[in-house]
Amino acid sequence: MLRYLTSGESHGKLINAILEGIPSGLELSEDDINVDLRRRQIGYGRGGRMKIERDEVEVTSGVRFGKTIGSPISMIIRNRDWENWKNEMSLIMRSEKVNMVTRPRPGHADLAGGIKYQEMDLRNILERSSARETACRVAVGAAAKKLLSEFKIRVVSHVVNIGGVWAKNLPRNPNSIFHLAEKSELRCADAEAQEKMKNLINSAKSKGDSLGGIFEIIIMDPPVGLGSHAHWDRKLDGRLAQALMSIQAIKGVEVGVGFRSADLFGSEVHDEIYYKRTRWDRLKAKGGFYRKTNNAGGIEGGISNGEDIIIRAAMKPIPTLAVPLRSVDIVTKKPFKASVERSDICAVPSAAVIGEAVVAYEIANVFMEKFGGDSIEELRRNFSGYKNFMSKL
Ligand code: EPS
Repeated sequence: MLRYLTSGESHGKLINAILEGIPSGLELSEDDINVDLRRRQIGYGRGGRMKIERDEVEVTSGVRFGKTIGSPISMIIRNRDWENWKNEMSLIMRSEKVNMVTRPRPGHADLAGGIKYQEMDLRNILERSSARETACRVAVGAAAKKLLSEFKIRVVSHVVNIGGVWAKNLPRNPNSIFHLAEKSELRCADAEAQEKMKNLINSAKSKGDSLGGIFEIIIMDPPVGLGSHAHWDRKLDGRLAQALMSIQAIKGVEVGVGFRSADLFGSEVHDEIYYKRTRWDRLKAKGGFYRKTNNAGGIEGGISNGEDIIIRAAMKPIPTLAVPLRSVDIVTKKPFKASVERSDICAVPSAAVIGEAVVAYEIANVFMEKFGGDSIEELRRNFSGYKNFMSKL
């Protein structure tokens, strides 16, 4: 129902996204998008590039007088750093001053991409594999969040682990977690853990090293029935996992208790079912059924079960290091040790905001599949009919 494309190179003129399928009549402003673009750029541990870029979107189609009109929404984000890269990224011809990048960095797409695309200048690979592209996904996700907010569905994130330091003292309520995370320099809702994480980042920085971590995405108040058990490519957990795995540097995803469920008995894992006739959730398209635990992370059989959807993603440490790693020059075939480059030390808080975006897009997509509609009014009517049905359960 929804689809999007992104394009643009990290040091090219601009990056952009086209989002298709958003119904007409949704209020959408550049400010709605800029809030999330800003959230993606902050976080303790980001490097020099973020001091140059101040991402702001320009919406060039699909919106008129503050509302979507059902046509593709095109969003442009200019790269400020382009001013410094006009020669390297020229569309026309290579000047003599521009050197080839022939030294692949371990952990990047450089070598595999260079071989696959038969490019001896690895800049032709690294420009696109860069996480700069994720700004576009955040713009798309912001529009998806706006659509979901019409139906009181929220997508929030927080960081639970950096370099092995875990957030422990977390409030139970996702709203409180979100408020604490929003105020934290590392999107971490446990202030004590955050201090330890910051110390670890400082120590990684002084050693020229980098760190990864784990973030959690919570989808608050989804209706029952998003996704489907009926076919592999309609399963909600599969779709969310693919969305998260597609973010640069993500190496693992788990839903609910995830990998820990392998250590437990079935009786410890499965969430028992309860029913309360007067439960207020019946009006939120959840019916009177509920759970006291949520180990499934809100998804059973590839379908949302009405509990909050909880999904975590693990990010590997940033592969551009000041500490030299061994590699081989693709032209001379001689070994070298990578030279020091500008880089982030840790970008897990940014990855969490990107995670919100890709998840929000996917949830908006399955929401549109289930409830359909070319206008917000039509979508609202369809959802209302479903809520009506749920309130009788
Ligand atoms: C990135 C390397 C760094 C990051 C960049 C992603 O950029 P540069 O090579 O220009 O120093 O800052 O992230 C962004 C530009 C961004 O907007 O998040 C990489 O190699 O993936």
